[in-house]
Amino acid sequence: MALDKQTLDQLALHLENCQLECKDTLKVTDTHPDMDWDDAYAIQDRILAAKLARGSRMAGYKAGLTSHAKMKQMGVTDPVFGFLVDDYIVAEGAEVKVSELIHPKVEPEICFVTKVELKGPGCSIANVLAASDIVLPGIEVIDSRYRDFKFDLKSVVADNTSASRFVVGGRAVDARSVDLRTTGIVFEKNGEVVGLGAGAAVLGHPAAAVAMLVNHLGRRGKSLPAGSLVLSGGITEAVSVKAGDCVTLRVQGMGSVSTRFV
Ligand code: 0L1
Ligand code: MG
Repeated sequence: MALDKQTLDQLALHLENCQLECKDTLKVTDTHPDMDWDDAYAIQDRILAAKLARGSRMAGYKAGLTSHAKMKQMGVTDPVFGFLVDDYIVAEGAEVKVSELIHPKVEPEICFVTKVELKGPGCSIANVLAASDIVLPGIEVIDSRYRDFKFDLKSVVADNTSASRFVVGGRAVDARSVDLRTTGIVFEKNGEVVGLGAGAAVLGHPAAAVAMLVNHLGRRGKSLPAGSLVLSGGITEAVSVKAGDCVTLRVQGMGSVSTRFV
């Protein structure tokens, strides 16, 4: 690790304050260019610890930057991983308050719920499908704490991969009963189509993103517990939203999920 404990504590506090106070900041590597991957995930871990200490509950994990569309949009090359807590859950059909966010964007995703523990290294798509219970549509609301979404990968990891809200819903189906590579999605904002795609946009198969998450956790001595919810990553580019917008994700064979921004 390149940063000392005090610096990691300060950076975690600063980034979480930006989230809680809805204010943006410059990316961490502007002031700490030597920050390494372990530092970045250590900052993320500290943000999670602070939330849990205040009473938040773990709600799952997310993979980010998993599609070529999204990687191209953000000018990066590798996926990243973050956590979800219960504060981020938005009930299906419920409203998201933009006053609690900085500059939200939405992403259409496939959400997995597992039924047995998964451990890496060596986790594959097959292991993920064997361990999964259901899959269902999910809309992730991302809200980078970095000004104008300008960041590099390590800074994004420190900022918990821009996680802020998510809504899952529609029709849950058995993860093994569908070919998620060819499952089509239509993403709409205010009734207009803003994104079209299929599951294969996410690393060839959305379960590949979950396998990468499990292998990432394994490298850090952790596993993915049974019953975990995982957002596998945006199938299309992220779309900006503002108060008044209504977003719907339709997934082939899984119905639709919507949320409204107020
Ligand atoms: O979930 C995501 O793909 C977002 C990852 C973080 C980068 C961003 O804020 O766009
Ligand atoms: Mg996402």
